Amino acid sequence: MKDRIDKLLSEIEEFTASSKEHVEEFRIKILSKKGKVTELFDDFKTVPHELRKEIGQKLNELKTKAHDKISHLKEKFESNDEGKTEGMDLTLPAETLAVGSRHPLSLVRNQIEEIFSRIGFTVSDGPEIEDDWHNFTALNTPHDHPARDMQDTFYISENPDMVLRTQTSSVQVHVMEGSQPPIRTISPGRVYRNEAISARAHCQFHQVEGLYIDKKVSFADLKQTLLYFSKEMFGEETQIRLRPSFFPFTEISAEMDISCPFCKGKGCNICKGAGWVEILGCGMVDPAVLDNCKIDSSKFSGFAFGMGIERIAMLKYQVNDLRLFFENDVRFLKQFKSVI
Ligand code: 2NL
Repeated sequence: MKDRIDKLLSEIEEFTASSKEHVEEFRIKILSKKGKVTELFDDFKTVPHELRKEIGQKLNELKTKAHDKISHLKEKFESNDEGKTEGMDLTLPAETLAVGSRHPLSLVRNQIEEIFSRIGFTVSDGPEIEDDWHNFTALNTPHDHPARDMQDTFYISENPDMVLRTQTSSVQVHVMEGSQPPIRTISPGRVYRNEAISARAHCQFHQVEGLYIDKKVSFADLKQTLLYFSKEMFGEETQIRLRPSFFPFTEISAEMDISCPFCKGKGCNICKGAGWVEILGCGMVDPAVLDNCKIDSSKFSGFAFGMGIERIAMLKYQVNDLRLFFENDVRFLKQFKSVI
């Protein structure tokens, strides 16, 4: 009996399987009802009393070994199944991950930030929900000004009057209140106007406003700064022209055109034959605005400007309908490839 047990034990230990089926065959041979282990257990009845303890222990050990070996082999072939490469074409290229692209408005905003950073402007942020003071009063916008009309501005609450900011100059009021000149900052961000949505207007859009305050800042500084910006943004050959205008917060005020980036001033569809396209409004900060923000207007002067990011993006990328920027149609968005 002992010899038979030892023989079977080494048979189990030495067994190697070549497949799942081979393991199953082995299991039947060893552990099934008619298997070799079962046969030995049946013969146990014939073992003399004094040997029963020793043989019984050996038999149990044999059974455990057989179970362990078989389940170990089964596991091996099952896990191999997962990595089975049969029927697969391993030479196929991997599926490409759809990597998104930056939104054109972000591209233009980043580029504007980069251009002004190079000449010492910081970038400042502020809340989109503003109080009346920061959005209107500090900026010299009188109570009867049409911009304050319910028709033009979204009022969040009355008394205290809270609005969705209509311009990011509200951010610059915060900057001026919190620091003294020299101040050189731009404030990009989303602004809101109560307007019906069309190809040319939207109730929300994006702006970049710029502010420069120091001793003896002049209109010549304004002009040169904006010429530098225009050349960086639209190309070295770009020219600018300033036309007198009006804003409540600047005195004197101007609107700025650039030579049409498409026909280089000859006249085309984009500039409607004019050779020039308007891109921003600007002017010398009204001394009353400086005083409102606790900056001494007898010591300091400054210039400011504001531009719509959508307008710049439409010109740069020849987009003719504003709504394309907000619809998020991937067929539109994926045309703008850039890393910044
Ligand atoms: C436009 C015109 C402009 C400003 C914005 C400004 C800011 C402060 C003081 C004075 Cl804190 N002015 N900003 C000045 C002139 C024009 O924007 O057409 N924007 C789209």
